[in-house]
Amino acid sequence: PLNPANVQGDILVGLPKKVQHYLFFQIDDDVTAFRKRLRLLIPLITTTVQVQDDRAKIVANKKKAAELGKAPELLRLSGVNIAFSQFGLNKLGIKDNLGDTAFATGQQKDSQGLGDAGAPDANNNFVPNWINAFKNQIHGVVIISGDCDLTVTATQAAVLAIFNIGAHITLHEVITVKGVVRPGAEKGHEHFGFLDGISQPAVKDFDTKPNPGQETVSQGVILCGREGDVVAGTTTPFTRPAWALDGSFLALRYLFQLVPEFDNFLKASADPTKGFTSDLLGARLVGRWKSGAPVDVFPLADNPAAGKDPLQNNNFRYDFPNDFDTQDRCPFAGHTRKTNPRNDLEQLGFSTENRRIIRRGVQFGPELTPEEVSSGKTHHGRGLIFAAYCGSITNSFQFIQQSWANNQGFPIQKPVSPGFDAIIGQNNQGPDDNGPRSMSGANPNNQTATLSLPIEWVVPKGGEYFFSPSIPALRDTFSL
Ligand code: N7H
Repeated sequence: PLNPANVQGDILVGLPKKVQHYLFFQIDDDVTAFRKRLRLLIPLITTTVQVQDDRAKIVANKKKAAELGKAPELLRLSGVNIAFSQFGLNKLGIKDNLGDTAFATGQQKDSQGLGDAGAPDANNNFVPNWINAFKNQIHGVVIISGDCDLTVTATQAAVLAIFNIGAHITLHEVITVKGVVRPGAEKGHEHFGFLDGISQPAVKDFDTKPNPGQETVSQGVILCGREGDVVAGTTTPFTRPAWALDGSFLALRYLFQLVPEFDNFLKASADPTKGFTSDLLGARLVGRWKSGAPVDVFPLADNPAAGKDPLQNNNFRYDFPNDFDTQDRCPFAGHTRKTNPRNDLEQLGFSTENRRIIRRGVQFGPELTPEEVSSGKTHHGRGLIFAAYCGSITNSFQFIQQSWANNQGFPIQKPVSPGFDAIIGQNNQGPDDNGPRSMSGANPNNQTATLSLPIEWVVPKGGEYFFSPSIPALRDTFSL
């Protein structure tokens, strides 16, 4: 049976965070020294069991504070996890094939397939419009989370000190991307304003009390080598080396969001005199109201109490009698419907189990400034460090982006083609600007009408595919 102490803590539970740094690194040429230092890092790596303890401490601390009528104490808790790319495995001399073609290729080579904007270079190799740091070969990422900037910065310094004791450098930082949870009432909401992180699959025999509507998946959907680690739609197991057991792939994307531009589009495209408000339009593009309440259950008005209630906010399947073949309640191209179509596929006999991912990640960048609101233009970079754990990138992350979000015909061709996922769908056609996008079903009063989506409000600027090994693999295979 699964021993949670063997699994890195971000995968099944999630490192608690107000601040989270992603330290993308390259391993220096003295690989033996790096592997010895990695051994020293292992005691700092937060396992699933430790994350559960930390979360219990946070709950108790909040409870105590409420009883005393005070603000909760800063616990100075931090978490550390590590993951490696294919380039990192190559550098370490680990030659086993992990059995995932997307991972082996790396995300930069996969970016054209994901629909990222870019252009061919002189050798006719596609180069995405990413920031330069991510055009380097990245060997791995250290994820450092904690309750405030100081805790995380101090923990990051401790991690770097291990790898670079004295003047002996074994690891180089390529870039540290710094995430921060949004303040006050926006906590847990991404930058467009929507509550995020609601719908996650429950993992069999680990998440033993799923919420209503939350589906339980086989362990192998998230953890390599476990039951259900199979090619989607088949019973064929992936071939993995033995050390891959209880590791998980991590698809990381550095996604910028054009928030004032998105807000202005919603305002300009709404028709409030007919009850089609910009809030309703936004909710239909996402599949949920800003509060988190699903439009499939609350099609006409938000229900903030239901939005934050785990007993209500995931309890839907897009199978209300009138929603099967129409877009009454939720457009087919709504982001949540595109990325987890639930009964749209199951009614056709297709299981979505192996397409599921566990989303972690965090927001980055400041709140909107008054100038940005008044000009309708983004001046400060902000968005989502998207992080998805899965037992297979080809089964899930890559497939969701490529074959669902970017596929205008998905999920159902009736009554009209759904179009692109309004939030993340990408139409890669040109060097600077992506091709045109549109969707249907945005307006509940006119479901066959096509809504043109003039720009992409989510802009990928980097990323990589990683593998987050188990603690035993870090000890016995990765370190010395
Ligand atoms: Fe999405 N958003 O604010 O609009 N996402 N997402 N996502 N996403 C979800 O149900 C968002 C991205 C999924 O099970 C919610 O937990 C933004 C990528 C999946 O019903 C919101 C970005 C991919 C789900 C957002 C972004 C996905 C999901 C509702 C980029 C995969 C669960 C909260 C900046 C390729 C669907 C919730 C389900 C939910 C937003 C990216 C996938 C609000 C802004 C790249 C599987």
